Amino acid sequence: MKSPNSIHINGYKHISYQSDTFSEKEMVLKSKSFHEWLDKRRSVRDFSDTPVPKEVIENLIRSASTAPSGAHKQPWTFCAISNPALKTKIRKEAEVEEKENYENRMSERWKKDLEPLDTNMNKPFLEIAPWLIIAFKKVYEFEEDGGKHNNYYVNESIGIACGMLISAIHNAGLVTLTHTPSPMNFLAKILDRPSNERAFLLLPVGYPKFPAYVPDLDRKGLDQMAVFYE
Ligand code: IYR
Repeated sequence: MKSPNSIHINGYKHISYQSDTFSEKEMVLKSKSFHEWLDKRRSVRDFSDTPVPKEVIENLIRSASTAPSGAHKQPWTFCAISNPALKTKIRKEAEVEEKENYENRMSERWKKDLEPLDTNMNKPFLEIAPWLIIAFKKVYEFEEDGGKHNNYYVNESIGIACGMLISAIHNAGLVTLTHTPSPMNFLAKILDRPSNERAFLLLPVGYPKFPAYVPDLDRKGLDQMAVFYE
C-alpha cells in the first residue's frame, strides 16, 4: 500500500521524507571522500581583494540557515558587508579591542599557544576581504505587545549554523577564518542591530591571496579524539 504524502500529528502537518541512501560500499567511499575534501579546508588570513558576487554570499547564507536549531526558532541574523567605509570602521574598532587583548587581556600562556598561528592585533583582512559575514545570535524574540521571550539552545544553534556556513564557503572555493574580536558588542552598534541580537562570529570571505601561507598543522587522529562503545 502506498503511504500518504502527508499526515497530521497533534494537528500539525508532517510531510513524508526520504533521504538519499547508498550501499555500504558507496557510503564508505562517500564518507571517505567527504572527509578528504573537508580536510583541505584551512583558516586563511591572507586574502585577495578580488570581488565575489553577492549571489554567492546569498547562497552561502541560505546554506547556513538550513542548520537545525532549538525548537526550529532559527535564532540568527547574518549581516554581509561589502561596503568599504563600514569595513574600515569595523577594522578600526576590532583593532582597538585586539590591541587591548594582546597587550593586557590575554595571558602569556594564551599568547604562546597562538605563536604557531602567527596572529597579532593587526587585522588587514577586515578591509581586504570582499565580504565580511557577521553571525548574530538572537537571544530573545520580541512579541507583538512589546514583551520578549527567550530562544532555546541559542549558542548551540548558531554554532552549528556557522559550521555549516564555513563548509559552504569551502565548497564555493573560497576561504575564511573565524574571527572573534572580544568584546564584540561594537559590531551591533556599527551595524545598528536590535537589542535582541549579539555578535557571535565574524567571517571574512573571499579568495586567498597568491601565494597564501598557512601554518603546517596536524589534525588529531581518530584514536586521539573519538571513543567507540560497541
Ligand atoms: N581574537 C584574537 C586572538 C585569537 C584567539 C584565538 I583562541 C585564536 O585561535 C586566534 C586568535 C585574534 O583574532 O587575533
